[in-house]
Amino acid sequence: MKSMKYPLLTAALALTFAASVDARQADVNPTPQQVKWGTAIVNTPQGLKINGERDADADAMALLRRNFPANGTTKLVIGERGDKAVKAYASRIPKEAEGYYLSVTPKEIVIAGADGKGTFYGVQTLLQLLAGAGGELTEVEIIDWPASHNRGVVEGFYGNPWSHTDRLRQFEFYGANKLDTYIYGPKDDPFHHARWREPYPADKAAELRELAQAAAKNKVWIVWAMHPGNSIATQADRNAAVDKLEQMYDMGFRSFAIFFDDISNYDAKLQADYLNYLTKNFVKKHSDVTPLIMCPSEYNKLWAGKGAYLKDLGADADKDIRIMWTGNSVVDMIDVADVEWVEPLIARKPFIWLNWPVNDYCIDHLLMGPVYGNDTEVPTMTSGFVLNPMEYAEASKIGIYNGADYLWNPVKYDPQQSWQRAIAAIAPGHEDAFTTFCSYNIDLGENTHRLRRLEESPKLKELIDTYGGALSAGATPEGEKAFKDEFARVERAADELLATADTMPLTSEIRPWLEVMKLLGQRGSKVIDMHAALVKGDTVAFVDAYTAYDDLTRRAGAVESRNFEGTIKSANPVVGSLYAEPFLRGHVGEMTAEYRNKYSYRTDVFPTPVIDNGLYRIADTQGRYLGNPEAGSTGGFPVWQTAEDDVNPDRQLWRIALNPESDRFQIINAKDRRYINELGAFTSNETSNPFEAAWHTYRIERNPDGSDTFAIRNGGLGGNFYWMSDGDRIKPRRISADETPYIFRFVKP
Ligand code: LOG
Repeated sequence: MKSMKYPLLTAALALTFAASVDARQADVNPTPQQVKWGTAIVNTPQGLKINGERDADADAMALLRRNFPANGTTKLVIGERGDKAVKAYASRIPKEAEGYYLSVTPKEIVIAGADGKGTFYGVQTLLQLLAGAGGELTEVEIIDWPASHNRGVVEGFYGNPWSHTDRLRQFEFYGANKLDTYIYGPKDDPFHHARWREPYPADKAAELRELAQAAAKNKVWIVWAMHPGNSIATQADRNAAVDKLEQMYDMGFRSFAIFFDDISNYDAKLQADYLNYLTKNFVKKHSDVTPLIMCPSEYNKLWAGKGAYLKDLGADADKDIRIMWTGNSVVDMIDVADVEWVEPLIARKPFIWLNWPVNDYCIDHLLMGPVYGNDTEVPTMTSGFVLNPMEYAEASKIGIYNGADYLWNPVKYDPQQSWQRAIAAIAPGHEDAFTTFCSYNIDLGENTHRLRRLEESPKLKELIDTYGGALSAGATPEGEKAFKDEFARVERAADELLATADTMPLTSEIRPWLEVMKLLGQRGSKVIDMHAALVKGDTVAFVDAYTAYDDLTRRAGAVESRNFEGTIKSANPVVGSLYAEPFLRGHVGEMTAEYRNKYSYRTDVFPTPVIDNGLYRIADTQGRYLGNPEAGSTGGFPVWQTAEDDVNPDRQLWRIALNPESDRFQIINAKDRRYINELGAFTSNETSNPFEAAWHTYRIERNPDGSDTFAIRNGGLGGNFYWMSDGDRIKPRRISADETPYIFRFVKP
């Protein structure tokens, strides 16, 4: 363990100490193009004897020097194509830009880059190999290069911008994972957007200066973006823009972007004219400023319609300006067709802005799942590709790590395997606990962009599938134990990670989610206790378990993230929303209902639902019944009927039940099981409009005047209109202040 002196190697030892011999064939991210393992074991160098230092890339050398002692006996040859030191290896160096040749043998280490960046990446690979090998590395030869260029991150979300420390840590992470692009554009930095005209105050300017330097050290191309909205037409606007860009130039920035996303009343020709003006009067005035990047106002196909705006922009904007694109919609993974659609319109390859793992539109969820769904060919069809992350910088590293892997080597990219490696790299020493955390934080929940990720909590899902999702779950002692074990595992994982939260940036950042996860494990355990008590008929134990569950649930509901004064967005973290929460809530609802039917001991502790689950006739206040006269057909709508349906009473009966996924009611006809949709109609066909809790469940609200009348209201993605009568139909709509929505009665048959 002599290598304990060097921090990087120390962390690595902890990680792989117990691992098998195969671990010596250490993982590298991104996955290299060609790897050839030998058989000899190479001991961790205790110091280097370097040949080529003078000519080799300075950032690569600095990185090497930061990680190894100055003098030693391990021979290392380093340099770029054309350097004397690596001349003997010239034929092995890949021709692709940013590529490198690396060989590690007991005799020597060779790092030969296709260019300076390649050499830097060669050093990064060496460091990863050594870190993952636990002191004993198998000899290896790697020839590697990226499939695409300009791979990185756009800090482009709404919410609290990353801190300076967040960004410095990100850049090291990008360097290590061979990402080379960072675009600065946090919507809520006033000097980027709302007050773009104003210069940065001195302290912020100093930080940004340092940021530009830190980026360079990590071979990260840093781009500062400005969002001037629609203030682009007048000469004064343009002078102010040039002034601001000049200030940023003085702070060390050499690349710039202009964002026009999320504004209305925009004009493609005016935007192009503005960009061309800035190109002429700023970009080209400097020999070292690169062509602009721009984000269009219609940055996805859904908003672009037939593309007239994009066509104008593509035709008029200087041909070197790169144009960003989020794909088919705002939040969408990118396929070949997306790129092929937009490229001819904008007359250039798009620069992809991938809205993942950004969570500014679903802030209660952390998006910790793998990146998947982007076509293999896409990275080579674009002029750049950046991911928009969460305001939680450390937690975003899972998605960013995956992105780095995908963009470097899309053909070999394996989302699940890359995800598992990401977890090990980001939480070394806590792989199991962090895997549990990530697996319970995958789905986004209902959201405006309708992206879902269903691979959540696979272990719990498997138990639900095995033992049944409803009351039967855990009906056997074996089932109860299986659930208990899983919830205990969740709690332990949370405890393990919480214990690091004072010292580890990642766990300190996600602490509120860890707290909620701990409570989730505890609540789960109580739910199983309730079940066992109900089976035994032990009312005291049941009420105790329920009371404890209820208390834990309240505590989970009170947890907040980023609730400091002046915060831009704060969140109420949710964990396990896809399977765990519905499982718990559904069970508690059903078990307390069953308990209430059977026992009277302390039933006052349970909340009374607006209405109990069951079969009802839905009547209006004039005594009409809602019926389904065309039962069995497709389409159509339920109608108000003045007479009772004595031919087929089921057609006037509705099964109303709390849907555990949404915590709202589903209303399904007893005769043909069709449901009323958010438009007050029946689904036209099961495949085009299948039942989805997000759309097809409803709030039922009791009239506060104490009468037995109710309102029914859309929820989730179905909006929040009230169900109102319109002739013999139901039409959900907004209501005016003098209307009452309490027009329904629920009558037990
Ligand atoms: C914004 C972005 C935001 C993201 C996700 C773009 C180009 N612009 O709808 O700042 O983080 O969606 O909410 C956006 O994506 N607008």
